[in-house]
Amino acid sequence: MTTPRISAPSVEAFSAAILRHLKLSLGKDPEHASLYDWRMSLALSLRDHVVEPWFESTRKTYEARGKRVYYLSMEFLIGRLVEDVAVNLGFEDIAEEAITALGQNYGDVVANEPDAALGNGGLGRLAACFMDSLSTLGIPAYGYGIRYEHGLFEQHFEEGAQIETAETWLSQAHVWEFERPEVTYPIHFGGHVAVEDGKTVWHAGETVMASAYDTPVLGWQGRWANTLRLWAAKPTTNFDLESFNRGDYIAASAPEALARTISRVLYPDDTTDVGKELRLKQEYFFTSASLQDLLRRFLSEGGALKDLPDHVAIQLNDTHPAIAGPELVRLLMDEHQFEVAQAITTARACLAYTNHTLLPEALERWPEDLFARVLPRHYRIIQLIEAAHFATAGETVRIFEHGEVKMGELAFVMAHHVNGVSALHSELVKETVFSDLNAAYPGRIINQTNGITPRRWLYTCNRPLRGLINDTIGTAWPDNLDQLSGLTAHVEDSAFLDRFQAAKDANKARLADWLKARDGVSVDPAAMFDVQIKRIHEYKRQLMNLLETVALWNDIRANPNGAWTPRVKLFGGKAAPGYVVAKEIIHLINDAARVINADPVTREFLQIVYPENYNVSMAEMLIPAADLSEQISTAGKEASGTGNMKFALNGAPTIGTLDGANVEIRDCVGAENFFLFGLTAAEVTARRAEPDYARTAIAASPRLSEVLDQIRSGLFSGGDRDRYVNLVNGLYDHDYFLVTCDFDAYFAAQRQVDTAFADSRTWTRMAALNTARVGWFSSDRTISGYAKDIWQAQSLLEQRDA
Ligand code: 26Q
Repeated sequence: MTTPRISAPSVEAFSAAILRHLKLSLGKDPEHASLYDWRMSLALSLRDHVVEPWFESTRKTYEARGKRVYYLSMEFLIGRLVEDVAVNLGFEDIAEEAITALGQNYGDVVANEPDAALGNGGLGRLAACFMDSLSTLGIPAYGYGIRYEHGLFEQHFEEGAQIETAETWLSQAHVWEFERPEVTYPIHFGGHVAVEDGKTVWHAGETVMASAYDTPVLGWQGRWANTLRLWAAKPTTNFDLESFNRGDYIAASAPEALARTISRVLYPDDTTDVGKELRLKQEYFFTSASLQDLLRRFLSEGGALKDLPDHVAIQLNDTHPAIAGPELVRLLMDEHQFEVAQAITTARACLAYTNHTLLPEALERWPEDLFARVLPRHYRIIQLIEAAHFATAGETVRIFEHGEVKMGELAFVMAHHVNGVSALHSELVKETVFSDLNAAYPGRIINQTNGITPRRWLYTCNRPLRGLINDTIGTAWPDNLDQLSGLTAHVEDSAFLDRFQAAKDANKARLADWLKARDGVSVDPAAMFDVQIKRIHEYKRQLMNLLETVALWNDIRANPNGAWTPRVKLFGGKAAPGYVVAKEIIHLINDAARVINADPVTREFLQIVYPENYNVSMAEMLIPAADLSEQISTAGKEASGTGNMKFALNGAPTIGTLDGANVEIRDCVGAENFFLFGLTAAEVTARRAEPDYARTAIAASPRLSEVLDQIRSGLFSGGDRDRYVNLVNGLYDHDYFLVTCDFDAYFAAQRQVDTAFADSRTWTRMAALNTARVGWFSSDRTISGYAKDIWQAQSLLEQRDA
């Protein structure tokens, strides 16, 4: 048994603490307190218990003088923290009892917290899971990112179309962070480079300050806490009094205006929005601040810079912080008198790069002229880096090409390891985008299959299943997830399966209540909950799911007395505001929902539900309630996926393609517990080479043809034949993601799902085997892999109890 490190207060003492914060921190008495006041008081009372373990971890980190991990990421998609901290402290019951004793509803208090949505999707959520695991494993680490004033936009539907409004999480105090006004660094942009006394000098055009805000990240059972340090941009001088006195009021506030825009808003695209100057400035802003910070820490502890790689492991979460290579070289050369070659070698020995995508449009590139204008010194340093790369590897792969700076190539050349995020993806990285670089630097590319934190994605979000697992295999599994395999022995035990199904039913009932209360939507908890939640993207093929739904509707209408398996098709997800096709898909799903849900003939069998504003908290509600997990991307396009792991862990079998981590999930759960369909990555490539593959596939599928004709006819758009003409024509003319080619196989696989679901005992067994067999996808396993293969970093926890 692992013993909790934190001594828990009594419920009475904790209630008293909440009341003390209510009075002294919020200035309220209980009679006048709002839900917000109670939530803040609860959060502050929990926070009081985080500070000691945080200090202790920091002290041990300094004493050990070992390797520290620096995780650089433009995005940290955190979600809520109150429950997370309560759970990790082991205070969950105490917190709930105290709040209840004070006359409040614990669920409502917890739900009052806004999501910290400083990320778009998979990459940002992965960073948050990694921070959780780094703390749970006791690996000294800092997360570095940007403290966006506005996180990911809020999504609304107007007449079924997506509308975006600004997200404003910081309009309320964020209790989990500590401002560090004394920790600031200047960040320079623009200007010119000159050689003075044989030394290269960068005369910057403008400067902003990066100012630190620290959030403790508490691990499981409070045994360790690392720091997430987010940077906010501040003006160097608040106000230019000289200009003001001259009467130039606009010029007087110019420095302030530039600074405030840099950390104002998260870019809402999850593929590259090419060439936006502000985006480049954001990237350099947080990367430079982070490197200055870690160098200052290293030097203040008496380190010699030549030994930097023995103490510092810097992980680049995609190319967004790829400027770290040239920036570290710049700091070593310009501020610490390193020779070029030595600076490049030292920097590379510190840096590693994770690739998250093969989509060509998502590989970052900057126009050279823009780059040279914003970062003139780095432009020259990248020329030096490219020359050094040519000298070792030849000139097959360039960093500068077609008037652009290619950040993937830069990150690769400046990293000692490059990793993909699933077995299939890492192989494709070697074979496609980086094949020449792989040949030039053999062994540099490795795989680290993604993972998820079981503390948030099972223990906290799925209390009914948690209880069953605790009763069945004990309580040591949350930080040793392989132990879930112990459930396998129980899948023939009908009492166990009854409880497994009861847990699922409880989660479905909870979701039904939530949908009713929030959106006034009624769903039948006895129906199959078939869920696809993720960013809206053509390659993720929400459109194929919708087309299958319409085809099923047609079949039910043709045979209303058939033995149909009732289904609720749940969709969730946002489209980038500028992504026209993705927004058309959202509109079509909502339009089809309106028509299909109103059909009295099919109503008892089929319903479409698309709750607006999908976020981390909504995922925590939907995933435990899902019966079926939709992972249907075009093979070769989804680097890994992590939602796929969350569903399987919570007992929802997958219908999916051989893409990303689906492949490894299927290997773990067994082919008989996974609904596979569709072309493989190799077949996709071959099919695209065939002329008219889409028209051929449509012509061969009467079902698909009918559905496309219905959409085109205006059936779902109130007679408007224009609304979906682009979407439908797109499938005929350039179905790049092969929706048409996989449609029939997908439809057939769904009918297998229908049959399997109708046999409820067998289905529950399949669901339980999914939970039992996916322990490997814990992010603790992933982080242990990075620590061993990339960082050479050690845990500072005393040997954990067996
Ligand atoms: C880049 C430049 C300019 C503007 C935006 C961007 C940008 C922002 C976010 C590009 C990409 C992203 C996010 C990518 C992402 O989330 N990728 C996902 O990463 C997951 C974690 O590895 C994988 O599981 C998913 O398969 C992958 O799609």
